[in-house]
Amino acid sequence: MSASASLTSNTTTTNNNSNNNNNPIPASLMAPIQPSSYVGFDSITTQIEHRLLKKGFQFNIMVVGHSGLGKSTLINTLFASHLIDSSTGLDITREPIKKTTDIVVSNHTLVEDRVRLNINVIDTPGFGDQINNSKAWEPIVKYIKEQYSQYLRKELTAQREKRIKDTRVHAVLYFIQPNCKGLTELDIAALRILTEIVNVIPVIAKSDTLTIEERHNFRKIIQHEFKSYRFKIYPFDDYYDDLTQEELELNENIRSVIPFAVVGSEKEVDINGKLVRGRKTRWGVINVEDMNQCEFIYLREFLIRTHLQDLIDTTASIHYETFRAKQLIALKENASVRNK
Ligand SMILES: Nc1nc2c(ncn2[C@@H]2O[C@H](COP(=O)(O)OP(=O)(O)OP(=O)(O)O)[C@@H](O)[C@H]2O)c(=O)[nH]1
Ligand SMILES: [Mg+2]
Repeated sequence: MSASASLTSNTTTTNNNSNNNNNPIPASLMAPIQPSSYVGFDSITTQIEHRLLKKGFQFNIMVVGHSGLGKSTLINTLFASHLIDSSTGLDITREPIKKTTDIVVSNHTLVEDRVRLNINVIDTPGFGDQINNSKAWEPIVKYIKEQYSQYLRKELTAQREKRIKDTRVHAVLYFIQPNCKGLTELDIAALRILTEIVNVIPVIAKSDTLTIEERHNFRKIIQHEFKSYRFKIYPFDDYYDDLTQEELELNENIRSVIPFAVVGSEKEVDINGKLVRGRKTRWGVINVEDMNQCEFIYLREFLIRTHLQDLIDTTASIHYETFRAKQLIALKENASVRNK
């Protein structure tokens, strides 16, 4: 925008309504106002950018699924050597991966160029380790709802904090077993509830165990199941009415590769003299970051580059909003019952 930037005045519209058309406003007043000198609001995007950069981004990501599917490994692979545990100062990618037995939250800060990204990684125990697994997802759902509840409580206090610490889960990476058959009963039960309360991004775990053809067919089976169970898998564009053609196409492309077929590795291997994240087997080496071998790179681009802000926004405007409305209605109903 230049010095000749135009302002559409609100006052003009209000006057028009109260005028009852008896006294029509001259056309000259209806035209956009042309500032006679430079006002400077073209810098608004820079101001927003500065504020965002100063504040940094808070992104909370959780991994969920059957046990031993590589959830902890993939989280380490995703943020590669950047993950230094802020509390202990240890590079968690150098630590051996253990079985996850509790919900563990670790905080990390990624700094790239001028952008600071605070990441909370929420690792969860795999399904299938308890004697009765039918409700294995319950502690996970409880954790997600507790974060909404804490946020709501802080929002409702008389003197609320200027910036409420956001611990709400912005994305759940849901790990599907590479069994070539389809979702398990437990997956269906867990996804039914999770997709209602949080952004779910499904991935096919350990996809190095599938041939290209198996991977392709398995993806089709899973996509079909999502449709038939009517799971609301992220990204959903029916909520927005202002998406551009380009954004709609991007989402469509992403939906066609979901669930992403991923491979994780906690080790670096030497490929042609270069150290890369990979898995070495007797048959060869899998380079996790090679797009021809798995879709790990697509997943990382999607999470960190193209959809990070949207994941944060949709959590606030769709999932948290639904929770908030339900809680407030329940509170109101309880109060009216008590007053009767
Ligand atoms: N083939 C293959 N093995 C993998 C992959 N990712 C992880 N693994 C291996 O699978 C085993 C389990 O990995 P974890 O990351 O502990 O799995 P998890 O899902 O966190 O397990 P729980 O915490 O017990 O639920 C480890 O031996 C990993 O090296 C992968 O993409 N392909
Ligand atoms: Mg684990």
